[in-house]
Amino acid sequence: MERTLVIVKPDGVQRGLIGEVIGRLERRGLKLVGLKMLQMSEALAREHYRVHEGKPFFEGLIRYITSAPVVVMVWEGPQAIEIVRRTMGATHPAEAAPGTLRADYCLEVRRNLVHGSDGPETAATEIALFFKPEEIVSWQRDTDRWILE
Ligand code: D4T
Repeated sequence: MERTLVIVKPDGVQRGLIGEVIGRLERRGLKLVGLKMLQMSEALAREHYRVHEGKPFFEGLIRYITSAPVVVMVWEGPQAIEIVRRTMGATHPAEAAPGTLRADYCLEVRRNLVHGSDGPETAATEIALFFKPEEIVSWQRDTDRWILE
């Protein structure tokens, strides 16, 4: 089983799309194991987007992600990282495949609605940045046998 961090970014919260993001991932069959709402501090945002430091879009990205509350989640499932990224669609909404969240709800990369971890190491680091171990809930889902072989 893999776990991945998903963030409904400030535009998603402001536009009333938290439920849409959660619904898509729930209906896909992934299991929610962590959830919280918070407004990112500048320090937390800089840490989360550390790999982009120095890039031309970095300061704007920090202003955007700290500008309003976000919803941070941990989702679990086989190949959860890849499945979440494909459900979100490409970073640039114009390149996002039809039917993905970013194709259905976004126009610009600077307002691209959601974040999903891009690999196992990143996922582990990002989950640890936002969640204490005791905030992750390992639970048995009664429908699992109808979703997972
Ligand atoms: P996140 O990390 O937000 O899920 O986005 P992605 O994983 O899909 O894409 P990314 O790390 O390459 O970009 C992080 C973040 O920066 C914004 N961005 C990105 C931007 O404003 N301008 C750009 O040119 C790029 C590449 C959008 C997402």
